[in-house]
Amino acid sequence: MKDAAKGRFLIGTALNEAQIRGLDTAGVRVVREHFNAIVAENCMKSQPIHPQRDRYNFDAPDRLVAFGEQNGITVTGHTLIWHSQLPRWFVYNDDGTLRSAEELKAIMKEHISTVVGRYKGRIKGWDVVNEAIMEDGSYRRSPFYEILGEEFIPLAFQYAHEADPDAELYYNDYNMWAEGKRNTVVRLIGELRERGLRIDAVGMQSHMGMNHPDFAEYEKSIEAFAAAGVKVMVTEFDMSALPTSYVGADLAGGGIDPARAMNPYPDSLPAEAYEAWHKRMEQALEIMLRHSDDITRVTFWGVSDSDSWLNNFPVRGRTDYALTFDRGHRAKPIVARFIEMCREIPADKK
Ligand code: 9MR
Repeated sequence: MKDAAKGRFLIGTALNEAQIRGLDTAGVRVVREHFNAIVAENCMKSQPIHPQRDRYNFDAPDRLVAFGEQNGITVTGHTLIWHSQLPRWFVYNDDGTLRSAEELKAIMKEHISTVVGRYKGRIKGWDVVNEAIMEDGSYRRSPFYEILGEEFIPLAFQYAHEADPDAELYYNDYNMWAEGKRNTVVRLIGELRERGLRIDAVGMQSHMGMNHPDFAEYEKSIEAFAAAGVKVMVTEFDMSALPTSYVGADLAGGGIDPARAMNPYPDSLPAEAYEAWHKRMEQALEIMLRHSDDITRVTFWGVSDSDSWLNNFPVRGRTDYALTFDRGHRAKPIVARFIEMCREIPADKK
């Protein structure tokens, strides 16, 4: 995939602990063959990397960065400021009250300069802030927001830039096709730029499913971010093949087993369901290829189907089929199709 996409965008994947430690040898083989960008699925988030105020865990992140360098693979950092996988001490005092603005600023600065500084010159770019804006365009009421208001975002970008002036800096979020979120992100880009702060790209996570997003809205967001003057990255691409919800009343009346309704293909994906998934993947990839003047990286959120977080979301213990390599690490037909599409589809020239 990476060779087919050369000159268009990087093809990335997220590495889990077993891949970072080289234990998943089949997975690592697929990474080397098909991908030229990697990101940590978990180990660089604030909870795992900075569990206590005076303790950092750099073992897995160090290995990830070294693996990238040894294999000529671009490394992205994920993520500096995020309300989830955030250790309590970061934003709360020992007595459970929120930290003061001054204290949170000092903690953010120390965290960002330590983590970004450690990999200075070795990580191409950072997801500086993750998931701070809601679909309706309002700011998420996270502890960062409660304490610092909107100001926590420019501060995070400033600290990251000070720590590695050459690193690219990204704002990353999900459901970026939602109009309200799109508009606020466009405004945010403008505000950062007005203050002379660096922002290189917007990351559209792109967790998709059989009924979402509406591709026309998705494409509008790519265009809006590009028009706002930044690059676009598809940062966490996957396509769930399973239903996202079921109607409780129908289940009660119809005697349907809810576990079965949410996990309809525990053994294998029927051909028909694969065809429908393949078609939606083709549509999504077609849009990305057509916009490859603006899109600089397309990263899948995991290597093979068995690695995907979607096996545990929105309910635990499902069998999903969201990625391009199956549970036996075999490339699905969408991989060959993508390689063909790279030849067939010209980028829209601006
Ligand atoms: O894939 C990640 C999973 O292993 C973690 O348990 C989860 C914790 O919140 O985070 C998952 O990755 C998320 C990413 O960091 C940010 N966007 C949404 C991703 C899927 O939840």
